[in-house]
Amino acid sequence: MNKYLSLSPEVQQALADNRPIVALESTIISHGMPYPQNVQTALRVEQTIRDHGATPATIAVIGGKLKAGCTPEEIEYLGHKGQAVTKASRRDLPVLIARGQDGATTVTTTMIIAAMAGIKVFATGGIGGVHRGAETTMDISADLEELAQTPVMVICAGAKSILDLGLTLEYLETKGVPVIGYGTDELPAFYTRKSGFGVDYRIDTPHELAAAFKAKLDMGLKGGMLVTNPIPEEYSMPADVINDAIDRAIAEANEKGIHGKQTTPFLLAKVKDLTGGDSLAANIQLVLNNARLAALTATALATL
Ligand code: PSU
Ligand code: MN
Repeated sequence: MNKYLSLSPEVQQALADNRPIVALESTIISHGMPYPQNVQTALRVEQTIRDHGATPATIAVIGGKLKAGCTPEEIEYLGHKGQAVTKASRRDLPVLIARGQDGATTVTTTMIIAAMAGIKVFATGGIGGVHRGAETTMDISADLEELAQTPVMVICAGAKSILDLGLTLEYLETKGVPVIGYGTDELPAFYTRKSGFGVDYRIDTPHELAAAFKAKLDMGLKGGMLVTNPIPEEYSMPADVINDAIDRAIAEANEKGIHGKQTTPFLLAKVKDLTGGDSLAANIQLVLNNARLAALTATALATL
């Protein structure tokens, strides 16, 4: 265990007892949703994981420590500070730690810290990927490289079509990352259940998800596994409404010259504004849905 890692007592106990744990990211709290819904959602997600028999580990960098398991006070702090917290990807960790600073962890850094702690399953909303126009901007999320090298199963609702979903799948294929559809043959597009793109495999039970990931770990094949879980039908959004909002958000980002790490948070906030909060309600429900599946899968994995 490295000296920068700090486990909550609850997570430490669960690890010692080989009980199921689910990692959760903190950029979704600070940059992905507005206050106070971000904090309320983060706490509800933790409760959902407990209700399904697993221990939640919300991950963040606080005062230069890599936290696996945040207190409700720390979650409130990250949510209230919002975009003022550094969005911390892989390249940010060394300096944040040396300076004793805070950082909200993306999918990338949540995977890194989960792996350091020995946590194998992680639930979130959406992952980063290859941005539209990446053939000229080269804007490709570090999340894809992390999935290629770090042994954590990431359970998400697919990716938003702020990204080029076809190129994102090509990238994952090149990197050898299995893309699984949970109960579906089609990659879900976060707010909607369909994208027009196929996944590599359809799996219908938490037990089979766990068995596939266990096989990957046993073989020592590096990298993770991406499980895409469609938003429940009753909460999904009309595709034309969401696609129109996304097109407008991207046009505005291009006009304003938004780039680098600001791009994703800018697009997420714009889409939310343009859809008048409906997208936030959908976002909350899909995260809860992923937390449930992650708790069941972590439970199955702990018995294998
Ligand atoms: N996509 C979402 N919601 C999010 C993110 C992405 O639908 O909250 C966040 C996640 O933390 C993800 C990060 O890891 O943005 C990706 O940022 P970038 O595209 O800059 O790599
Ligand atoms: Mn980027």
